[in-house]
Formats: sequence, C-alpha cells, structure tokens
Amino acid sequence: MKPVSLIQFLIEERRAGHINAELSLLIEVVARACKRISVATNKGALGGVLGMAAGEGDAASINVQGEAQKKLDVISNEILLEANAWGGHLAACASEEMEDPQPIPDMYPKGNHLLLFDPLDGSSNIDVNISVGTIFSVLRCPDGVTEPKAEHFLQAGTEQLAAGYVVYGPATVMVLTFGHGTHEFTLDREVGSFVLSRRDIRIPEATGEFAINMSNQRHWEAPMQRYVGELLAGKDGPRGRDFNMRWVASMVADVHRIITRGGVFFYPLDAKIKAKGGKLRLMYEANPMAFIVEQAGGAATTGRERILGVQPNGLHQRVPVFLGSREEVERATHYHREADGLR
Ligand code: P6P
Repeated sequence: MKPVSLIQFLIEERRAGHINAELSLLIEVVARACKRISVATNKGALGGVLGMAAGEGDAASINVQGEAQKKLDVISNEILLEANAWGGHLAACASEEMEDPQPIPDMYPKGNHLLLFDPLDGSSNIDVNISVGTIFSVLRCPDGVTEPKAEHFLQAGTEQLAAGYVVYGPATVMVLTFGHGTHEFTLDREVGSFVLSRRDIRIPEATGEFAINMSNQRHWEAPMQRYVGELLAGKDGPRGRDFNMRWVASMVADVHRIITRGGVFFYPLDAKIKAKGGKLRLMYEANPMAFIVEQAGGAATTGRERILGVQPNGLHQRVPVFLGSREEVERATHYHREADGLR
C-alpha cells in the first residue's frame, strides 16, 4: 500500500472536518522543528551539544523549574520558538524552559492558537544516549485576546485541539491526536518526511508491565504502597500473576512503550514532592500525554481524578500522573479514592 505522509494525513483530517487549515499548518511547522531537533540530538558528542548549557566554571543555567539546563534543552527550545515565530499560526507559545509565555513578534503574522511544549523531555538522559523527546499541546486562543498572558493558557486538558510527542530514539517517531484517534508517524530520513506507521492505535486494557521509580517507594502514600506491593507479590499475591517493571526516566520513552505494547506509568505524589503537587507538569506533559493515551483507549488520572478534567491554576503546575492500560489505572485510582473515602 502507498505510504501516507504526515502532509497527506493532515489533508485527510481537514477533509474529515477534524481540523482547520491553520491547525494543519501549525502541526507541519512543529513537525519540521522536531526534525531539526532530531538532527541536533542525533549528532551526540560530535555536535558539541552534550553537557550543561552553562560553560565549564560558569554559573549553571537554571530554568524556571529550578533545573540545570542541558545545551540541547536550550537549543530545542530555540528551534521551536524560532520556527513558530514566523509560522503565522500562533498567538503565543509557552515552554517548560521559560517562566512566561512568549508572544509572537509584531513583525510576524499571528494566528488563533496557543502552543505549549516541553522542548526536550528527559534531557538528563541525553549524555547517556537514552531516548528523549518533545511533548506539545495546542489550545485555542480566547477570542479577542491579542497579547495572550499566562492566564489565557490555563484551560483544562479537555480543551486541547491537538497533542503530540516526538521520541528521538533509534527511530524518530511522532505520535499525534486531534481527538479522533491516536496515530503514529515514523521519520523517513532519506525523504525527510514523517510517514504514517500506525493509524488508530489501541492500548490493551490489561497489562503485565508497570513503570515507576521504585527508589521513591518509602515516600509514597499508603494506597500506592498497597497497589505496587500487590504487583511485586506477583502470582503469590492477590493479583495471581507476575508483573514486569520498566523505568526509562524519560516520560516520552516510557509512554511510547505503553502506546506500542500497553503498560502503565506512574509518577505518584510522595512526601518529597507533595508540596509541589507532583513531579510532572500538567500543561505540557500530563495533559498532552493524557489526551494521546485516552484517544488510544487508555486512561489517565492524577490518582484521584481524570487529568484532562483538572482546572489549571498555574502555567507550570505539577500533578501526579497515572496513565496507560485502563484496568491498572482504574485499579490504582480506586485504591486512592477509597482511601480518601470517595466512591
Ligand atoms: P525521576 C524527566 O526529567 C522527567 O521529567 C520525565 O521525563 C520522567 O518520567 C521523570 O522526570 C523521571 O523522574 O525522578 O525518575 O528522575
């Protein structure tokens, strides 16, 4: 069968009335930027892009999250900002790497969309050559707002018009949803275009594989201790079956494994991070991944409520994340809600 390029897929989606021309062109701009990030990432040590953003002996370059930036964090952020500045489809961008939203410069045309992204998630893995990725989310700019501020981005995940990620691994793969299924595109490096490799992905409802950072176990809440304890007990415990564990410590890689073969991913609240509300960011990590996973038949909660239903209170707000195969997400969420005295 003749391969379907991302461009052709976007035309199909426009014909089906799932997206408009502006959103279609915005996704093309983001895809082109991610191809450039893939080239930079794949250079490794030869590209002079590994290591910390700050030079030897300089003060570390710290982002709004309080994390030391890698060179590729900064480069990826700049690639996405520059590509979208003149693209003409955006009113503003927001990034994990920047405190405030970035307006579109006056000399460029503006559009009606807001783009949020984590330009290079999992960047602590770059120097050890483990897959990293870009995560993005698209919202509608409220009518009449010409200079969007942070509060204009604070829309629940159900308002997303599009969400996607690009994982820079052995292959560069984009996974995308517009709310009409979740679809996968693989970068054909010889042609330089993303080609549809899986349409209408379905995550198996049941799974035998879970992903969590076990080193935090002593800090978890009791329901999480109970749930993971049952998985570790395997066939000798109440679940009556053995489970396997994976933890890449790169959300895009862990989520892509789940999108590919099922599984469940947890970054629960724990005593260390309780004050911050969690580890992962709602607007440009949890929400886009939740949209993608739900559209593939999976589930995504904070352990207490549907992630997409959370009303944001800050651009860099953090939330606990439980996502993947529906049966396991629902069981772990039930344990937490039961412990809270909720049904
Ligand atoms: P930990 C990467 O820093 C990240 O934001 C996600 O990509 C990943 O799932 C998580 O943090 C890893 O956290 O505590 O295991 O290093």
